[in-house]
Amino acid sequence: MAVRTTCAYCGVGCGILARVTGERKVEIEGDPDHPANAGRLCSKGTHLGETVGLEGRLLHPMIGNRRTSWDKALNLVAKRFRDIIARHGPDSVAFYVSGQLLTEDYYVANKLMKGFIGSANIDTNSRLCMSSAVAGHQRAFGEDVVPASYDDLDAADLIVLVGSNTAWCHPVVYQRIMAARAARGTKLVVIDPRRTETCEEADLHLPLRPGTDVALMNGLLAHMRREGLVDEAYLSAHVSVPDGFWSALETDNDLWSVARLCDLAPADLQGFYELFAATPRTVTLFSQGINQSIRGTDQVNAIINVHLATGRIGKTGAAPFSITGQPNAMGGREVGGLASTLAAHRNFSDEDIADVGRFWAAERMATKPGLKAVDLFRAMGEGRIKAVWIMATNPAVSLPDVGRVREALAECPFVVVSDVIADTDTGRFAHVRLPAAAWGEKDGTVTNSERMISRQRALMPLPGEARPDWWIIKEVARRMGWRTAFGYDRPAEIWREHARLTAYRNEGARALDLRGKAAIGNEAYDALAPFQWGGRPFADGRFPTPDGKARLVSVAQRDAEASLADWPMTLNTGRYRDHWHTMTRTGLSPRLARHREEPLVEIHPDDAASLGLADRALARVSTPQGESVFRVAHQPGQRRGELFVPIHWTDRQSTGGRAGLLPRPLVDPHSGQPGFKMTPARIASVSVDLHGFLIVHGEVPLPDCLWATRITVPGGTLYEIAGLGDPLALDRALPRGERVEASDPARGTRRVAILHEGRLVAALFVTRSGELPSRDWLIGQLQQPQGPRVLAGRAPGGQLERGAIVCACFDVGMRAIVAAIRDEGLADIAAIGVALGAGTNCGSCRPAIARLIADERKEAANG
Ligand SMILES: Nc1nc2c(c(=O)[nH]1)N[C@H]1C(S)=C(S)[C@@H](COP(=O)(O)OP(=O)(O)OC[C@H]3O[C@@H](n4cnc5c(=O)[nH]c(N)nc54)[C@H](O)[C@@H]3O)O[C@H]1N2
Ligand SMILES: Nc1nc2c(c(=O)[nH]1)N[C@H]1C(S)=C(S)[C@@H](COP(=O)(O)OP(=O)(O)OC[C@H]3O[C@@H](n4cnc5c(=O)[nH]c(N)nc54)[C@H](O)[C@@H]3O)O[C@H]1N2
Ligand code: SF4
Ligand SMILES: [Mo]
Repeated sequence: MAVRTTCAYCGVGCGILARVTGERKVEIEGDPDHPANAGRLCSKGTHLGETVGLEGRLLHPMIGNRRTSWDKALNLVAKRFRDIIARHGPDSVAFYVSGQLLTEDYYVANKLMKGFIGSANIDTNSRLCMSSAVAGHQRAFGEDVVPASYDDLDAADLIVLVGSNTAWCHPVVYQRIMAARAARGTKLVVIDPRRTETCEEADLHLPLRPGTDVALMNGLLAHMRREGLVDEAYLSAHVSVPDGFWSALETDNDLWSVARLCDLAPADLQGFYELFAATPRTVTLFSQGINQSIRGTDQVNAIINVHLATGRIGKTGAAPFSITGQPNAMGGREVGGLASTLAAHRNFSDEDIADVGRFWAAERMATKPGLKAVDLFRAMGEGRIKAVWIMATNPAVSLPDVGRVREALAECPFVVVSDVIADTDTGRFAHVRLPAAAWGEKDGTVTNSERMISRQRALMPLPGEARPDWWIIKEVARRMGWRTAFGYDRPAEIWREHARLTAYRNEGARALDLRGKAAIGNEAYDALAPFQWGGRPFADGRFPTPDGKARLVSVAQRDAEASLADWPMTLNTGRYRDHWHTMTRTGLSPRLARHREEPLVEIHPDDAASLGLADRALARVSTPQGESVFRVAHQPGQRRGELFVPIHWTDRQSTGGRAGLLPRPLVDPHSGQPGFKMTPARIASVSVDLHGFLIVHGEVPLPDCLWATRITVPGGTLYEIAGLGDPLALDRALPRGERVEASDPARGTRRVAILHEGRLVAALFVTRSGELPSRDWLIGQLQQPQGPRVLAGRAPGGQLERGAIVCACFDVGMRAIVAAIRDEGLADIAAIGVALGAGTNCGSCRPAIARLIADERKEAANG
């Protein structure tokens, strides 16, 4: 029987039908009845089944590297926190939590810290993700409410994607946009310095200079005003406009000044402004290109200003839409998981503190906001945070300037990490590691980007001694002395308390009000169908501010400071289609791994030429904070002067590619969100004199050389390696066994195969100047009977490398697609689907196929 649950990954919040087909075996299908996805899933959701095995799982509580009992671990955590609080006060401890916790987990953690420990030092990775959107909503609307739904995308006539690589990061929303476009001709504009795959089907791409979104939006609003398209009636009834707002907007917001500042062709900018002016039903969807900036909150308000001033809000198909990243970023906001908010969309006003304190029968209510993520780890580095409990996030990878973060963690007297994975970069700093229940085992609720609350349901029994996060937290709370306040036995009890709190003394003051679901029984909770709170927010033009009006906020473009004298490039960081964050789970899937096998630094070919950086060479990217090596990828879609690197690689995955070392720990003054997208940087080539790869059945530690990266492949692990010196030194990485080898001193080539009972268990191929054979064929030989002939590296007759995987569902590589376009003359996505299957399942690769077709067309025209 299929269980209805929700995807583990992004904030689209797709419904899934999961069938357990064996021990830790799950079949995944999109849930046709879930309103968020109507049966669609992207490549990550589709391949969730490959990530539910027990490889790498943390299955027992650990103190240091010793296995221990739950009782000992929990007592130790409770005692150390109690002792440190007694000696140094409640503000000497902290929790750092995550939008990947379920609402019930999050609620309990927040209640423990803010109501009982008596500090607000609980912050979340959502600080790095959407805190600028939260601050922007609060400034404009008085409450953090996302005033849009996915069906607005179906109804809009124009969709503007700002700083969002929707095709990769919210693929099912992207498909929904594509469907609306096919059905109704919805116009699509993408505003992003990079030409991402999201631009592939767009009517217009504006590759603006990074950090100039305020200028672009203010210019748009000035244009609307000049055209007489500001909705004066809406403004006077529903919006308060600060003094001087319009006069400030009059300076430097003519088309030419804005185009120069944003480094855009004036005609393109004008085209966008005119399209916007002509299309009242507009959704402006934004994510990290807007939020992750030291001006993020202003950027958010610049977008909302345009929508408020033109009355494009609270109406079908018209809204500003902050799309969330993590599966439960929104749930975290609802329970007050940020250090700057209280539970149930309350703030740190005297009244809210008193209300929440009374509701909880709090022993010691926090009375002021706590430390925000970046400040929290800085305080830890300065010795002011003496105990930290990290849950469901990997800050040693994902914070800015992780070099300093790691120093802080190493110095912190007591570090607790709750995770599902045994070996994470953050876990290596833990004194105590607690095994949490993973997706497919845990039970509770999540809220997606459009305020839709859905159940995640357990599919499988808890493995080993893993326990749900809510259980772990309440056990510590009880052992700290608060037995009744944390007497929960099941998530449903926590849900009811949370829902009641949203209704408590809320006579229409706050939009978040779950009273309708506050009294549901355990069975009704188990059967809870997805539901959206808030309906169509602000449809009546009333906003949750004291005077009921929304606010325009005066925001001015500031100098972006993207480069400094010695750091001439601007570094941008972000995501790949088939990886999720620090890869603890997507890294387990052989199919997802092959889309991008190594961490690349993307650079415009002209910049690369002037810096002497060949495609696929290695280069060191440095910033004032740190440096890391990446593989160079020439990318004509990059702006000149800018670099892009992915955020996913960790110590576990590679020796280089460490994006977190590079960004500055500078934050937005309103939200505390770091500016991950713009760091002054430089890049220089790194010379190596040998390169190669290693394939093993199972896995071995990362080979000790300048460049080593690993990915999971069917039956084992593939390591790409490069370095300096003696190829023989790499033999140390090989497992033991019967060995066959060959070498060609002229090319500096060395090939070694390790057999066990005649079957291939490892193959190492390195060379100074020669060619390397197909990884694919060798991967296919793992565990197969083989002899010395395996050193040829290919089947008799040979076989080409597939090239980068485009379609993860049908395992179709770039070469096959290009060949189909060239040799068989296939000219559209549908024809390629018929011939190769590519793009016909989850559809995540359709933009990539479209690009290959366009590239081939261009090449044919030129050639
Ligand atoms: N495949 C995949 N999907 C994911 C995730 C994942 O790890 N992998 N993570 C999830 C999470 S938590 C999040 S937060 C979302 C993030 O989703 P997105 O925000 O779509 O992803 P990013 O790649 O971080 O950045 C988006 C774009 O912002 C652009 N940008 C950079 N600077 C600027 C600027 O100054 N102005 C403008 N307008 N744009 C700029 C970047 O070039 C980039 O293409 O994705 C979610 N979905
Ligand atoms: N340079 C740069 N840095 C960034 C970003 C960027 O664009 N550029 N983006 C930022 C953003 S938007 C985000 S959201 C963060 C994400 O960064 P992180 O939150 O650090 O990344 P994850 O890999 O998702 O970490 C989640 C951890 O929780 C574990 N886990 C999974 N499920 C559970 C569970 O149910 N319980 C427990 N206890 N653990 C679990 C996973 O194994 C993993 O170790 O990165 C931020 N950092
Ligand atoms: S779009 Fe993909 S990753 Fe996001 S929830 Fe849906 S299936 Fe999961
Ligand atoms: Mo995020």
